[in-house]
Amino acid sequence: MPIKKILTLCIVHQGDRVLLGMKKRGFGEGRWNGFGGKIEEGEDIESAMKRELQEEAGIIVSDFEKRGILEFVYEDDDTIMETHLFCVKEFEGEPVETEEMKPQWFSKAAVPFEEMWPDDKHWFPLFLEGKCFEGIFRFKDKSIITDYTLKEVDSLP
Ligand code: 6U4
Repeated sequence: MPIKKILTLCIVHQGDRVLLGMKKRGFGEGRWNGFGGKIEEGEDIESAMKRELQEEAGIIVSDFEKRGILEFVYEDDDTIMETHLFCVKEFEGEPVETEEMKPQWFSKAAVPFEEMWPDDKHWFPLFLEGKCFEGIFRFKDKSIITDYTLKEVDSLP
């Protein structure tokens, strides 16, 4: 039986710009992505999202919305990553490079999909339009999507 792990993923979106980070180590190394990671024992999902953004980009969340739940399933891995996606609208501080991530602002037209997880090009347009969504993406070799589902929802748990 696969084990489900709960993770967070957080993208700052303000007007025409989004903040992504180049993952410098660990899972997803070499790809641009939002900031996030596993929730710790006893921690709720929103607290984990805020902690990860502070640890990985040095900024403090002041206004956010939950926008998605995405399950990532990797053929060669027994874990299902149940990833809770957030849009951060306001924050305090300035993004800084950390041991894990190198942050950079991108305009909406220049989001670097070719250097991101392959699922991102499917759900990012919904994210940018302010929609909420749920999906499941199955991967082969961590780079090929073998099948997926994605649907807009009115609200999220
Ligand atoms: P630590 O605990 O830092 O050693 P690490 O191996 O670096 O763990 P972690 O905790 O940063 O991994 O979590 C992986 C991050 O990657 C989470 O924010 C979820 C995200 N992620 C995983 N698969 C993804 C995918 N297919 N598409 C995507 N984000 C994904 O956009």
